[in-house]
Amino acid sequence: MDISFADKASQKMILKAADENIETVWDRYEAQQPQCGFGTTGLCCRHCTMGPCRIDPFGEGPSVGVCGANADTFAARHVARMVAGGSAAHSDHGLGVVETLLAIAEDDNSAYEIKNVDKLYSMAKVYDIEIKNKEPKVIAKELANIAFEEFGRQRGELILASLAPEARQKLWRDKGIMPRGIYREVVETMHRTTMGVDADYKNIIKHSMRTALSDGWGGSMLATELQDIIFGVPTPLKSSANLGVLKEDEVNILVHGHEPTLSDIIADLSTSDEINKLAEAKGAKGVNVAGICCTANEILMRRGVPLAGSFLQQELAIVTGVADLMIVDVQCIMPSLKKVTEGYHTELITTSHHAKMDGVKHVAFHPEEAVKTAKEIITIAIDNYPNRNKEQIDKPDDQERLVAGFTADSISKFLGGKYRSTYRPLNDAIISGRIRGAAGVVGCSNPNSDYEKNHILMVKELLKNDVIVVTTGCNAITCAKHGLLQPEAAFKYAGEGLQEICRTVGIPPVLHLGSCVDNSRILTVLTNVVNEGGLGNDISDLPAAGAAPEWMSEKAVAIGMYFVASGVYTLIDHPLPVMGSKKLHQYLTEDIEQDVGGKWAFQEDPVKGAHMMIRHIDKKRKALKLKPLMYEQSLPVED
Ligand code: SF4
Ligand code: MSK
Repeated sequence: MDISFADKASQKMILKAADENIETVWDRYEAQQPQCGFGTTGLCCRHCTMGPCRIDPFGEGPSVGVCGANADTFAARHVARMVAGGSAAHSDHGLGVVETLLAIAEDDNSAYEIKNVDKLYSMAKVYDIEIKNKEPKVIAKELANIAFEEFGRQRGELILASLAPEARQKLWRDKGIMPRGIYREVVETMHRTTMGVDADYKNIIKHSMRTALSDGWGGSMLATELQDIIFGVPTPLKSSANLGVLKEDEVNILVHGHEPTLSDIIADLSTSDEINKLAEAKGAKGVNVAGICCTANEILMRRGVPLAGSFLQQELAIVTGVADLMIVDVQCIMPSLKKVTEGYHTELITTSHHAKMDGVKHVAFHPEEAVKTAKEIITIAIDNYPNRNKEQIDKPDDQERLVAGFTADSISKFLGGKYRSTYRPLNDAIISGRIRGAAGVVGCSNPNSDYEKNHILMVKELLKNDVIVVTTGCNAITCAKHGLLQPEAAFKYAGEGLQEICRTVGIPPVLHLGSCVDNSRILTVLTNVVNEGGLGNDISDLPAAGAAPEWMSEKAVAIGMYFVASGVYTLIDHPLPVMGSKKLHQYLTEDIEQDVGGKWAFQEDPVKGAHMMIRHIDKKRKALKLKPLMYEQSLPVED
């Protein structure tokens, strides 16, 4: 693996881990080589015990499984189950947020409150809940109960899907993919893909789009919108990123996973006098909370808590020798953490009943006891501070400043000026050719790519070509570590047109919109741009594209599929596991566009990938008959 593109702190910690004989994700990745070609290309199936079956891609062995299923069925079922897994993960997160909202409404002693009443009112409006003469808690209870129905609705349409542009809703109805309840769609995917049910690859993918839509416009959107009610709507704020945010003279608590419910309380309590005194009694100057993965993004967005690192840095944060405690909630948590923490003084604690690890301390989190649990965990961290092994401490100082906390609302406030929030200036900047288009670059980091190379090269290439970038998840953390979330980054990396916009409104050229579930904010931004007018009637008309240049999770497949089904050209580096099926590959990367206006693209070279996205943006500009670019940019004729 080439680590020369990686941030300096990671480079140092990868070498330190090797020196100390600590096995990391890159070592385990190497140990898995060569990885199974049948799995990579979608040509294995173990959906029943007549199998496992595999199909020979070279046509010399069997061309069907024992039941007669062919390569197209194998691969389509595989993708559909990935979509179901990812949708379930996001949506179960969303369900937890609904439960917290209900608890706030019913429990006067709840540690949580309704932080943003305006957002509560706007969500009540979406669900047709009368707000006149009602206390916020009464509205919150009605909202939580209707939100529960979004999960279990067997008939009709997901209500949140009514927020999509009219033309998109019509297309979903015409194509039979308007989502119903989230649980219904996920269950139906699991049914259709079991042995001897759906054997038509297009029909399987059609339903996987419906499932993914129930995530993007349902489970994920509920998670985002209700978290905004409970924890506050993010507003742009400053913070910093990378392992340098850990402090040698303070107790360091790392919060890792995806759900902010407990971490928000820990971050809040960590600065209290009571906690400071406890820390001082152990010789520390205070308690420092920093985040990993999307829990990090959640509490960065609303509290400015610094980002310690991305998915691939979860082990490296422990290798610094100054991580006194890491708590993990759900998703993207490597089971290897147990072994890595055993090599250092770090306490590892699981907190969700959904995600335990054999042999690892579990402190069960119940929202009604949030403060008690948070205090217990902080105290464990403080008590562990004196146990640091001085010989193991070698903390990198590297960190970068960042601006984060953008939302669909704050984009319009920034761009619309002081007195009126509107998307008009953004639309006009695109129409006039000052900005070429917009790209959402999101998602994981993966040891199968040179660490961070794809993220950084792709984003820089887009900026250079006057494409404004919105980001979430681990791409956002990577961009932050490389200084791309600073307003000055526009002058270093953006084309002239984009620079002008960033200078005028004082924003970075890459806008951090939050965590994985906050990809729903990108759907809202795209819808607002359509509704503002002048750029077509549907999301698929927009000069916009999406990418996940180092994807690894099933959640990334769910996100990609709901963007495609919402009309977005969506590029990933390594292909979906479909290369063993020519028909499915052709459908996902070409023909699906005729059905839903979006399509998948696979390109491992990040600069070529950026060019493919830009060509798509240019195609849409041409179709809309927009003006030529204000500052002419040309791409290589062919990559
Ligand atoms: Fe084999 Fe068909 Fe069973 Fe899959 S479902 S394991 S292809 S027999
Ligand atoms: S944390 S899903 S590695 S973005 Fe959301 Fe990062 Fe991907 Fe996990």
